[in-house]
Parts: sequence; C-alpha cells; structure tokens
Amino acid sequence: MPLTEMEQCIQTILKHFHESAAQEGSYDTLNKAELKQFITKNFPTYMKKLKDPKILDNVFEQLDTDQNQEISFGEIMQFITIVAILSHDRIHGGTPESSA
Ligand SMILES: [Ca+2]
Ligand SMILES: [Ca+2]
Repeated sequence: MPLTEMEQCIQTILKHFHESAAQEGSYDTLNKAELKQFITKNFPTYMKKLKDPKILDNVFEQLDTDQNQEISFGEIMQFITIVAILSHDRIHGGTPESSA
C-alpha cells in the first residue's frame, strides 16, 4: 500500500534528519555543526538569520531541552513545528483578502 502524502512528509523529515545526523558522532542526533547543516540545506531562508554564530548557539540551546549538547529527533521536531506554524501564519497574513 503506497504511503499517503502525510506519511511521505514524515518519511522526508526522517530522511533529512538522519542525513545530517550521520555526519559526525552519534548517527541519530545533531551536534551544532550538523544542526547548522540541517537548517542550511533544508531551510535556507532561516539560515540567513543564523549567520550570526550567537543566534545559532541560541537556537541550539533552545532546542536542546535535555541539555545533553545533542539535538534528538524529538528536539528537532520543535524547530519543524515552529517553521510549520510560521508557514501557516504566512498563508493567512500575506494577502489583502486575508484582512476580511
Ligand atoms: Ca551526529
Ligand atoms: Ca538534547
């Protein structure tokens, strides 16, 4: 049975997470360099904001809720969730028709 579109979305997220996570150290978590690569590759618009290393540090700390200096799949999902919510807001906020 083929995957539904939503299942494919989840598979895509898993694939790209593991591609970045496998670069160094644990193959199932992102260190800071891997997080940077993950965002650069998958969210280039957001990467512009991360040019300042202090902002990357801050994003890393915010996502690393268990403070083990690695970003797990569950922790990166917080980032994906924020991006998804911002994308949703943009759909409703960008056009003149949306003020109705
Ligand atoms: Ca890793
Ligand atoms: Ca962590």
